[in-house]
Amino acid sequence: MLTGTWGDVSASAVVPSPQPSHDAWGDPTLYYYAGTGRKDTPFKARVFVSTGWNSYSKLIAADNHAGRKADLWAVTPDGVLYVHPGKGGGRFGTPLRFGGPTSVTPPWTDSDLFVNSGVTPVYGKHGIVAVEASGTVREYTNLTNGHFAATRRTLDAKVQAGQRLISAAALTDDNRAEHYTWNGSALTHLTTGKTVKGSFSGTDLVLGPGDLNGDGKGDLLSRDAHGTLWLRGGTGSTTTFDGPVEVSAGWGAYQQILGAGDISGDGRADVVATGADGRLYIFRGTGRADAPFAPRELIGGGWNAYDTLAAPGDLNGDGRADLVARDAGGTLWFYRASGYDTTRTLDARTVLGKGWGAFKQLS
Ligand SMILES: [Ca+2]
Ligand SMILES: [Ca+2]
Ligand SMILES: [Ca+2]
Repeated sequence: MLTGTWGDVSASAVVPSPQPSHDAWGDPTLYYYAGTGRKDTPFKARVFVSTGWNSYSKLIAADNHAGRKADLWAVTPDGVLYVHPGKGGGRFGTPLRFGGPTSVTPPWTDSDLFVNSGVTPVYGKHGIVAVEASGTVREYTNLTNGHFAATRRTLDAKVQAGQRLISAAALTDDNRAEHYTWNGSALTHLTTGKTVKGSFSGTDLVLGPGDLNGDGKGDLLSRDAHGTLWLRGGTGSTTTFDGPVEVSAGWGAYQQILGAGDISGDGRADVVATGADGRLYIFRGTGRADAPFAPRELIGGGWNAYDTLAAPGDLNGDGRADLVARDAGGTLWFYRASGYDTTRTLDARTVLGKGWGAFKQLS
């Protein structure tokens, strides 16, 4: 699956065909769409580039040399980066290889790729953090190839009794997740120990699913005891947020609300929520501060079979944020975001791992 946001390709675009070509391997075809600069008809007729582009899991355009021709940067699922030098008009030179499994440089599988606003295949969250009974926090980095890194990291700070771990995606320029402890009244950054400014009085839930009001900075959501959801706009800092601004009422019906980036595939961060009856809904982000979510859509039922859901960001490198769920037996299940809507939002589950039952929280 190719993904990419063609932010600035000299106002042009290069996209894979939605249909496979006719060759024996079913390779997708890449087409070049020259920009016109007009809002009503932004692109000229497409120009054939070549076939065979389905070997890449990530693909972006970047203008990084003097000729002002956009290059294509592409990463294979096993982490080899190829740069296809642009020659203009949708033509590309022989690709240059950088790094990968057989090279001295590390694979690119855990890289965000790369440049330009909006080009964020992994929106700010790169794995999950798991809290042990002792309060020790383990971080499992996702490799964007469908798996977590073999080695987990232990964070310096612990989650104390009476605290919950809260994760927030992409609050600062480094586009990583920040982790906080929540004691029911204050949100404290896990590693710096700094407390988030502003009142959280009467708040029963906090989450940070990414940028919801379209300014490119990750935001927080909080729910009060009456079930009203509030948006606290990010400022690029881990401790200072604007607002709160009311989103809407009626969120008290949900047991879990979570998200870490764009689930639906339109580039805007979304959230999902579980009802007490086990139904899971997606609230698609709109990017608008005055109405940050579209009306909910039902994804499916039976989610109360799980004791924990978590948002790992994009776990398999297709540009859409995925979900994981833990059952009573300690098995962690992977739900890939499909790019389709409603009951097809998530693909059928697959086993991600076993032995996750000992953690008291996944975030
Ligand atoms: Ca924002
Ligand atoms: Ca979305
Ligand atoms: Ca994904």
